[in-house]
Amino acid sequence: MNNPVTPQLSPATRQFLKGPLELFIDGRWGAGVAENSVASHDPATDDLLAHVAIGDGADIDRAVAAARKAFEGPWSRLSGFERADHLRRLSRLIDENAQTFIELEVLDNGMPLAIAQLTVSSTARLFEYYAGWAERIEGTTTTPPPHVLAAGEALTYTTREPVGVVGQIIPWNVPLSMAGLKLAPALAAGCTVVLKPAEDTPLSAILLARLIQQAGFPDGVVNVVNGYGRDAGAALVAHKDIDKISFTGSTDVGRAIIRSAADNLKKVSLELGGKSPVVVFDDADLDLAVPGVAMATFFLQGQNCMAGTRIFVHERIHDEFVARLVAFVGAFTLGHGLDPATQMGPLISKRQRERVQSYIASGIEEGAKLVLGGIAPEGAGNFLQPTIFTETRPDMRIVREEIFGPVMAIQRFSDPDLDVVARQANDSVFGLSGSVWTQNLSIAHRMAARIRSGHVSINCHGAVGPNIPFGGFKQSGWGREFGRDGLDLYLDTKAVTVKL
Ligand code: TXE
Repeated sequence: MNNPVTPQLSPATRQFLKGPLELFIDGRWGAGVAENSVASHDPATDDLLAHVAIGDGADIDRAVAAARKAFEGPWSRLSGFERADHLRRLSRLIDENAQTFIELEVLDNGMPLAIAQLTVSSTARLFEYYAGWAERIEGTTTTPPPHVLAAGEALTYTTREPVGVVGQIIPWNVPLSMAGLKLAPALAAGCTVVLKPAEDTPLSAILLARLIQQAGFPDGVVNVVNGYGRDAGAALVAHKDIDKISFTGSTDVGRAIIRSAADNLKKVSLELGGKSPVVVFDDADLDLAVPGVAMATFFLQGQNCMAGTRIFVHERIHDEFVARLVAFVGAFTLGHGLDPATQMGPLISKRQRERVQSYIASGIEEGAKLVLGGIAPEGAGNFLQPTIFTETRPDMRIVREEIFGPVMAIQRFSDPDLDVVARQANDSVFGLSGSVWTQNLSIAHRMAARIRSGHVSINCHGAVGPNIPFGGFKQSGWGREFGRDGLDLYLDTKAVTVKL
């Protein structure tokens, strides 16, 4: 079932991997103060890709100082139009280096080629999109009430100002997209940044930093410090001169960040875990719903915060739906992401695969029916077959906890009362995404209104884009990324009152 392939890499990617792959602080490249490095491996072959310099608290201190200097200096003197020019130049450079980014994303993360192509082009578009916002940051005007200042004799106007120096911590599941999603709005707003990529996927952020330099961003506006969460990440979150932290990752680390950021009351935005419901009504178009629900769970090997993993299927269509789903998913080709035939790549690490396998074991122990997969194929790489459970119950761990792997848990529903169905769908501490599958418009919208999630799709799943706000209800996070909401995370409002 594995599709072994010897990756054919472009000369630019081969050259990149030869290194040196270093920290980017204040416009300069170098090793960390402690001169440590981490080995990056191809999760499909276990082959060593490169050694990458990693930093710790001392490097974070240098990076924050550089970002502060750039914030108070050259970057804050630029207009929104000039910041937009920088963002557009960066967008063009991403397009020009697309092939290298695609290969690095596949090698470092394991994602299939088509997903890597999509993430690279959408990251270029995202920088363009936020270039537009940089040109449109505006305040308002009003007059103070007469009991404060005499009518007609005073004026208040507001300005939107960057929140300052921002620490951004990103995960490994879509590394370049995550870097873009954090950097583009922050830079459009006029903030400066210290970015800490995930230790499992350090590569694409280094190439991005090279292009940021090439695009002419002043030194210190963007600093990239690869490193472990417990060292570089924790130091960034605790740093007294950081004004805001933006984090995407696990809910537990999100909680720790809130506690640590409380010290100097940093602003915090968080995009955390999910366990999103997918509700398939008995009138759903199964030609659409079967592949759509399959991808809701198995996109990116299930290592996707939006993944729809709790599937509620109306009992009238349950058996037919499951049979078609098992046939569809059972035909997936697992393999190296650089092979265009691959539909599912490996998981990010052995540790992540073991974690997912322990959930599969718990599902079997707790009495769920394993109808597909569950097995890790022999040989190199962190592959795991796509796995489907039916006859699951709301109290099972595979239904309650975020697995972040290719595991789907199906339940039946029969009650015609939408409030009852919604209660089942909302029975989770998370509220990130969700989808409703039906041809009945009224049911679709009434159900979408009842699902307690930041994003609900109808007859599709997880359709996000640069202009569509994305983020969580409940324990899935604080704040919204993408769109104007994403820009607002990096802006503060100042009111100026003038007595005329
Ligand atoms: O996440 P972590 P991990 C969930 C998913 C997954 C689980 C564990 O369920 O199985 O988390 O994955 C940095 N202070 N998600 O261990 O640890 C870390 O270096 C500051 C959901 O990879 O949260 C990395 O850069 N930073 C998710 C980033 O946090 C710290 C995406 C994410 O790592 C830190 C990823 C600390 N104390 C995992 N500890 C999503 N919402 O998309 C770690 N980090």
